Amino acid sequence: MSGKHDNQGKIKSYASQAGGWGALKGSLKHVVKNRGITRSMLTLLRVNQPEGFDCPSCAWPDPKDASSFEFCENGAKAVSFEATAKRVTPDFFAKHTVTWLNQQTDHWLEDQGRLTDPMRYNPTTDHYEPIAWDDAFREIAQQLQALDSPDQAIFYTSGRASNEAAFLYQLFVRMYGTNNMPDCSNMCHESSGEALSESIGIGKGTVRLDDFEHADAIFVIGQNPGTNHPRMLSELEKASRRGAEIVTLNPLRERGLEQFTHPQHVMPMLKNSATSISSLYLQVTLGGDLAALKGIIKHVLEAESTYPGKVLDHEFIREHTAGFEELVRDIENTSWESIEIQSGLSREQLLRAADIYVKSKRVIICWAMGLTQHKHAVPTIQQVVNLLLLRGNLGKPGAGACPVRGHSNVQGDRTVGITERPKPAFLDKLAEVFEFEPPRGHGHDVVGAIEGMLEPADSPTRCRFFLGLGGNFVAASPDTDRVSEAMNRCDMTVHISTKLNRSHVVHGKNALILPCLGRTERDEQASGPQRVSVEDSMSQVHLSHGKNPPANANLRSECAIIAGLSKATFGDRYKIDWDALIADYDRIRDLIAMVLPGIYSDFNKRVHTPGGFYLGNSAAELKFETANGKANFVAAAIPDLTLPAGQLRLQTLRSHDQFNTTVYDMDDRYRGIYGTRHVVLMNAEDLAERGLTDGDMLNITSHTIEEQGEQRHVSGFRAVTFDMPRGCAAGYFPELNPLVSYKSFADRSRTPLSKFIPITVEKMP
Ligand SMILES: Nc1nc2c(c(=O)[nH]1)N[C@H]1C(S)=C(S)[C@@H](COP(=O)(O)OP(=O)(O)OC[C@H]3O[C@@H](n4cnc5c(=O)[nH]c(N)nc54)[C@H](O)[C@@H]3O)O[C@H]1N2
Ligand SMILES: Nc1nc2c(c(=O)[nH]1)N[C@H]1C(S)=C(S)[C@@H](COP(=O)(O)OP(=O)(O)OC[C@H]3O[C@@H](n4cnc5c(=O)[nH]c(N)nc54)[C@H](O)[C@@H]3O)O[C@H]1N2
Ligand SMILES: [Mo]
Repeated sequence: MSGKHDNQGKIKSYASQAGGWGALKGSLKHVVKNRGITRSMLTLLRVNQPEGFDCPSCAWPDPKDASSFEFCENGAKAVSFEATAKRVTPDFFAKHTVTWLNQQTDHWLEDQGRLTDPMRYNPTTDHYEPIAWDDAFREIAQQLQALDSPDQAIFYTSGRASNEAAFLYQLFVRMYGTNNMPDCSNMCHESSGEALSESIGIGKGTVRLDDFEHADAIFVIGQNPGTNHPRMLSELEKASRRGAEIVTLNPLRERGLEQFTHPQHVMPMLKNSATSISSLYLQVTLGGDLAALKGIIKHVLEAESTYPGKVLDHEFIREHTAGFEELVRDIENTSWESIEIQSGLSREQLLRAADIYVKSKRVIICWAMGLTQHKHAVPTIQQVVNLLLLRGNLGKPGAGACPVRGHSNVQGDRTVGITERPKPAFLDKLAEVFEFEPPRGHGHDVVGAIEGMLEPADSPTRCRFFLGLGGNFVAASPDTDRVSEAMNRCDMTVHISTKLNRSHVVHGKNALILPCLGRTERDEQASGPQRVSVEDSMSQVHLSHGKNPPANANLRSECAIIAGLSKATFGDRYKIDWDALIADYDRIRDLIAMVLPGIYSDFNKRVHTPGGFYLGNSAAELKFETANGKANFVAAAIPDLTLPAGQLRLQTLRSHDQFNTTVYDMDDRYRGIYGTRHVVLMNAEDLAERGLTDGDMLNITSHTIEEQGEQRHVSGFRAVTFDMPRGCAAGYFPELNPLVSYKSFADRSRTPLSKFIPITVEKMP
């Protein structure tokens, strides 16, 4: 790939607070740009309302008082981008060859508007051409039947799919005969699930929204809520105003974690006054959190030695945990020197964090991609849990673990069965309810899928078919060039999508686009308008009810598309009336309740109550579904992350104007970057040491540890000085994905290392 470079842009520092007038202006701009102001405002007023639709942006829970419309700039962008008046019609595809489309930027592709009709690639003309729905389903079914084994097919899911669509999808895939179900979670919070399952017996966060009102301290580690979870800032603002301490660990100075004005609160807006958010901001080095957390724990244990019985919650530790002695021994054997070198923070700085932790009765720790996308992500997140357990910060109001999820229903998709490693009990239930034998072996995750597609041409296990339920696999995955090659080698690639993206124009020998309804749109079926359900980051499940007219009459719902594929693939092999399920989604929810009776009993009844219902969390009730029935302290050594001389640690992150691979615009307001995404942020001294200055255009080379000597290159990235520790660098995803090797991934969770790419930079000749 891919696309032309944008222009060189403008860099100026952002003096204002996060939120405030900037946020209001930012959202209005997108509303106006995408469609008429009245229709967009009407759409916006229905976000997260009892009879409205769930915001398709992030997974932060809705406000408790569902009658108040909570304003969020980036939610507004997501909504107006989906509700755009622009259309990608068969005429559009007749005008442009796919080769030409692939030369356009990601921003340009998505900005063309909503897909309107099913399309099939014609290799002789190099154009996508319209195809009837039934013909599309038949072609796909034939391709699936032609494979030597179901394990030659990959079925990807992005976390925007509803519970109903995701449940039908995994049923379709398992009836077909494979567990090859990679999902965006593999690249996202997989490390959190892995770590939490071992530590506390459940892969989800333990806190609820209310808890933010009771916490005395909130730690925000490796997360940028000002851009990615803007509604979380109102919780942090409220907490800060009532005197709770907010501790941030982040290499970058992120505006939203420093100062915030709620764009819906009139007085502070008029006075232009901001609330300061973080009381302690520690600029840890990239990947240094395992060391930093061990340092905080070391201080806590030292305080306990000085004031025995006063610091730790001994009763909690005795009653509910295992592994305490091993942890103490490990921490005692860890030197301050290694903690300081590997975290980039001094013993004194870490003492300030430990002080806040110890004097707070109730502590919440939040984290996101800054922790999960590292080689040692799993043991790092386990140190988060260790720290919480030391003072019993679990199972009481105002305390707990809070992995802040990304996609609006990524957590729900997992709950209803989207995973390449299904639990035997779940498969047993599927077998019982649907009377078939689901495949038992583990399938491919994202890295495994890439490996599978890249196997030698004659390998019997090579993957030859790719279907994506949403998402943008080519641009979101690591190693863009290799993934492009992997997709090109497939016999068929199929995408169920709302918008045109890179994965449609980097395709297999045969390729289809199946356009679907978005979350904001009316989903009319035989029994009337349908609602779907989603689960937020805090295990609250509620209905989403689209009200906008569909972008085109020929669109189908995700559920209907999966049913169509199933009918074409299986005929009457299974005793399922797919049409009846689509006629009334309550019937799909009844099936979910049968397969997951523990948490989803009475699904239809409970989900129709305003605000939905809470799925519960065993660890929050101090029931630990671990092998030993306890919450486990897990000790881990600090890795030496020192790179060869001259190399920097590059992280790839999100700008303020994007949702993952969807680039709304070219600005990153809070970081003061305007009109360009081709930048690399660096410390001023690192630039000077290389004889470079701010504004220089750079070539970037990545070096992987896994493949000695192997290099990857991108060029034309503008150097920007930014407040961050030495030896670190940052730039945007997906532009920098060609630098991420698919062979570099986290231990155990296999999450690509998007936040730790060893690079060298040089001035372009
Ligand atoms: N508007 C908008 N909202 C979104 C998204 C979006 O793209 N746009 N994406 C959604 C998705 S899928 C997700 S997963 C979430 C992502 O939400 P975030 O995790 O907030 O996303 P990133 O932009 O990847 O930001 C990572 C943050 O971690 C910091 N960081 C990086 N490495 C380290 C490290 O080693 N240690 C520490 N302590 N910090 C580090 C970075 O400086 C940055 O502030 O947001 C969701 N919400
Ligand atoms: N280098 C680097 N890479 C990363 C990351 C990083 O931080 N750095 N982050 C990773 C993370 S956390 C994630 S979650 C993944 C995201 O990976 P994905 O989820 O695969 O990517 P998105 O960009 O969210 O997908 C956008 C596309 O989804 C489609 N879409 C939007 N709404 C709908 C809908 O309602 N239904 C359907 N069927 N389709 C829809 C549109 O066609 C749109 O083009 O990327 C990962 N990749
Ligand atoms: Mo994510």
